[in-house]
Amino acid sequence: MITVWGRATSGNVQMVMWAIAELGLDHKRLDVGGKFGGNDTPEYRAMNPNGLVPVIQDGDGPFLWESAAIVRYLGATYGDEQFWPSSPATRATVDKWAEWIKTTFGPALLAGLFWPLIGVPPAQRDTAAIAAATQKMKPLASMLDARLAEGDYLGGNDICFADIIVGTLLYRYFTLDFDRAETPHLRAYYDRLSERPAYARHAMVSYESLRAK
Ligand SMILES: N[C@@H](CCC(=O)N[C@@H](CS)C(=O)NCC(=O)O)C(=O)O
Repeated sequence: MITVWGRATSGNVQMVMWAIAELGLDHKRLDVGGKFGGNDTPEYRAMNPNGLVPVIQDGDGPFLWESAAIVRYLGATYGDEQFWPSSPATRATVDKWAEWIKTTFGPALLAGLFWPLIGVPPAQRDTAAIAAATQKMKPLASMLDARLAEGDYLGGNDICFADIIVGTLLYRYFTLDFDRAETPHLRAYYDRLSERPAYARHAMVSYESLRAK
């Protein structure tokens, strides 16, 4: 049994929950963080000194945090050859995109657009900064679009751990109100993910409760 600490509206929790669902793992999730609180207690910080969600524990194993590290742990432990390629070179070829989403595309989307649009009331928005972030997003989306022209998923014909790390944010990317680059392959990839029950259930989670009025 895997225990997950983290609210369902957190993109990083969504990533972990989607991986657990794709792998069909027995689990329970506890609502922690955001309006639920509970992540700033000494007990919680003993599990994750950052006081952030998600945290997981697999059985009586160690407490794990950092969503992408958790997905890699789940892939290495429970994934088949498609989900978690055993060849280091094959794995790194998809993992570089997972790392890039976390370090490059994700921050550009979340810090540049998602929080400035969702976390700030319309009258208080920095429209110049949002316009600049919109332009900055376009070449990044085009870069991912070109990669996804190569196949249905990052690792070929079916999903792998890197698709989970890359794909989770796409719900926010495609539903947020801003001017996106023309990216037919990225859009087709997102549509393909949306047809997966595990993605629809765990990654396509409304963020309306996070919207500043
Ligand atoms: N790099 C970390 C980031 C974790 C993080 O920023 N979590 C946010 C939610 S997405 C959080 O805990 N925010 C405080 C809260 O929900 O109370 C990861 O990928 O897991």
